[in-house]
Amino acid sequence: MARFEGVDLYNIDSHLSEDERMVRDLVRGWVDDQVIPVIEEHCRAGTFPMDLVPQIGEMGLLGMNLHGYGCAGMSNVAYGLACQELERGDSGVRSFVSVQGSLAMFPIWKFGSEEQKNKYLPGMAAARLIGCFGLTEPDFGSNPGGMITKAVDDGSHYVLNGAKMWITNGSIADVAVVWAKLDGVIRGFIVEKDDPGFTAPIMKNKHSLKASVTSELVFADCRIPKDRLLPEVRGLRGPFSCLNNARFGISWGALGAAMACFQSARDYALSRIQFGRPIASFQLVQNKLAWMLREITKGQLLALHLGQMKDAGTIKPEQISLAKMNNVDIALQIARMSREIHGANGILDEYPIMRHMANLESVYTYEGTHDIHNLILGRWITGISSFEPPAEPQQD
Ligand code: TGC
Ligand code: FAD
Repeated sequence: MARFEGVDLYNIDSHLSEDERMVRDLVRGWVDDQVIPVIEEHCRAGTFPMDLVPQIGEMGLLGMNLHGYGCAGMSNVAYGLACQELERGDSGVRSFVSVQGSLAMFPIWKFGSEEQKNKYLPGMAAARLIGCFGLTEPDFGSNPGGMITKAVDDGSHYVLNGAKMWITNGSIADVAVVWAKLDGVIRGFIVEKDDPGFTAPIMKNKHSLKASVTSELVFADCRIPKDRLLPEVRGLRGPFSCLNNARFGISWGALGAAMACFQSARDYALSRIQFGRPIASFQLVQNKLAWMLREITKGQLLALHLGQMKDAGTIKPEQISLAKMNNVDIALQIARMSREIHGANGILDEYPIMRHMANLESVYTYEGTHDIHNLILGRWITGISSFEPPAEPQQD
């Protein structure tokens, strides 16, 4: 199989440090050698490639932009580049790394006690412990503030009741970071897989992210020791801070899926002969390829600048929303355009296109839907929140 050489019209490489290029190249080679040869089989079977997990840990990709506790302490740009390469393989592999690092390790690292950090983070960085993040509920997706999962203090333990849905890594997780209301305030709890009253049934029959584990988390009088409460955060600020990190990774990851579709379209167009010529010679096909390259390049500049702002500590949630929304949107459009260039062959799993396209439908929806990010930007532009009910008219 031909090695992936990158898409870099604007010489983005020259803005990367040696360490960042090294991480990118390491993950790039690993995806070519270990992920791409097996991923279609996993997708067909609806299985996650668990045997790759130790290798992901060995490469230092889990919690890689966190410092201490066995984490690699790399830059956010390096994390973004790793997400890009992983998602060039499959969104499910990038999802695994996003959830572990940004959604399960980050809240323990940021809001946990010293004991919690020492207990969980080194094992999670080394892939000995797998984590998941439970925010979404069956009736509360875009509006997690309405969640009904609750915790009650019974003196020696917290007792959790409720259910989470659509949880990546849920059934394979050793540790779940779960958001629930305690005395009406959203708090973070660490639930371990063997805690009494906790189950994580797998969700089946997905047409998207088939090579990823998606689960329910069910709490039926689930009793956890009191030292499993994350002490340092209250309210939605907790889960949303984690989402900032994961959405950041997605804005890079989606470009990887787009690059895979672009590369496949270019190669196919050069080799497919119609009317006695390669279809790459037709202006309409070149127009599509040029559009793909244009949008990937704009997305790369957006992601790089976002990463540099995150490394400088100046990043704002609205900037992340714009990048997540834009880069997933263009990746999905590029996947559809690439399928068109492949003609009927584009529907076969000999090519990665339909797998990326179907995956991107989930990516468009999770971590805040496309429209929720539009509305976050709308709130920033106008100062008016569309999420709050309008104020009652004043009585004279
Ligand atoms: P709102 O009033 O805006 O905020 C409530 C409190 O949170 C603070 N806050 C943030 N803090 C840090 N970072 C952010 N991005 C923040 N956004 C808001 C805010 O300052 C406030 O703090 P405080 O202290 O004043 O209370 O909250 P709202 O209820 O109006 O929510 C607005 C909305 C719709 C934007 C929000 O609910 C939202 O983002 N909804 C989308 C939900 C979502 O993204 N769910 C993702 C679930 S996880 C997932 O999908 C994983 S997929 C994993 C994979 O496989 O890769
Ligand atoms: P809804 O919130 O019901 O939205 C349905 C539609 O209504 C959308 O188009 C939405 O944009 C629109 N809408 C909603 N509110 C508004 C509004 N105010 N204005 C305009 N339009 C609106 N969650 C986790 O907690 N952890 C995970 O690990 C996780 N992994 C996931 C993995 C997969 C494969 C998928 C598909 C989802 C995952 N999720 C996870 C859940 C994901 O975050 C939610 O699906 C997402 O937040 C949207 O919620 P919903 O599906 O309930 O849609």
